[in-house]
Amino acid sequence: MSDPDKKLDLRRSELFDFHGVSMIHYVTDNWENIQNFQARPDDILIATYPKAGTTWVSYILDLLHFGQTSPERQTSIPIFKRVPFLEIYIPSMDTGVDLANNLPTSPRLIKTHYPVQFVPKSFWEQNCRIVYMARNAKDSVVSYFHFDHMNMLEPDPGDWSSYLHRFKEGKMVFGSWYDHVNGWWKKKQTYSNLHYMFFEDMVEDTGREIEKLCRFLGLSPSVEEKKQITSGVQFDKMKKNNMTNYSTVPVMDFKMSPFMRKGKVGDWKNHFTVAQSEEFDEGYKKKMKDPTLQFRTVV
Ligand code: PPS
Repeated sequence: MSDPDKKLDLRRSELFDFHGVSMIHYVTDNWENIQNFQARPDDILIATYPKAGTTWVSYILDLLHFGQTSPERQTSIPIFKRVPFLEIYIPSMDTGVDLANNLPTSPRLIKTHYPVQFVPKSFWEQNCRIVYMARNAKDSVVSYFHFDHMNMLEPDPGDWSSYLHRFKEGKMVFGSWYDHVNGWWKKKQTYSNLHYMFFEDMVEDTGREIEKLCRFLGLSPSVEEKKQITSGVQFDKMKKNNMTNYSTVPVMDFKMSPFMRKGKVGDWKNHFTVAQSEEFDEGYKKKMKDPTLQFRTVV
């Protein structure tokens, strides 16, 4: 359990190479315990590269599973406690592993940003359901840039142009966006209990994507319930909801940026210059060789 008497020691971290991936110590310090995590067959892992809409999917899954049976969860437990972040390890706070181990729910919903090769082996052995959400690279880097300003544990983001350069090089916490989305996409070819979805599809038609999620999860909520969930998880509602907007997290500085910032497809156009966009697209073409994995940067 967290110790309320201990003061939080908030320090921006440095990137370092960890088994070939850029990481920070807050997500590697508990490595042994994470790797030895004992998944259960009904656990559901929500996996994403940062800023792909993890919180959105987490909230949807929580509502689908527990919205009817334990409505009090929705008003009393913040989403990051209902869906623990497996690899997080911040001194004097609950670790992700402890939070996950202490979850009273069944199924347990667990979040990770790890690239596919870092996922604890018990998830594969138990054939757990995994939901992977991906978001186009340009909106991901913009969202990540703002997040790195407001999250006091992240490495200092510096200016936009150097940040964009580092993103292209894969020098971000959790490594290269390209490796992440491709690695998980490849995994889907051999591991059938993986539902790969896209942020852009969610923005385009949340109800349709919730339907697909229900089919994958083997759930059949009533029409009324689906309508309620689809409406409850819209950006403006989640932004106002203290249980989903991260306003209760001490490591985030909301004066810099809200966590629920814009929630749009195409905000990259407000950040990239024409030259930056063209150069980005050139590199993108070289790295994204698999024609079966396509992203949309507008909807
Ligand atoms: S984190 O820190 O990696 O877990 O962040 P994550 O939750 O993956 O991503 C945050 C971005 O998702 C947006 N978001 C939404 N967009 C549309 N609708 C809904 N309901 C929604 N919920 C979260 C959030 O605003 C962040 O994106 P940006 O572009 O920064 O606004």
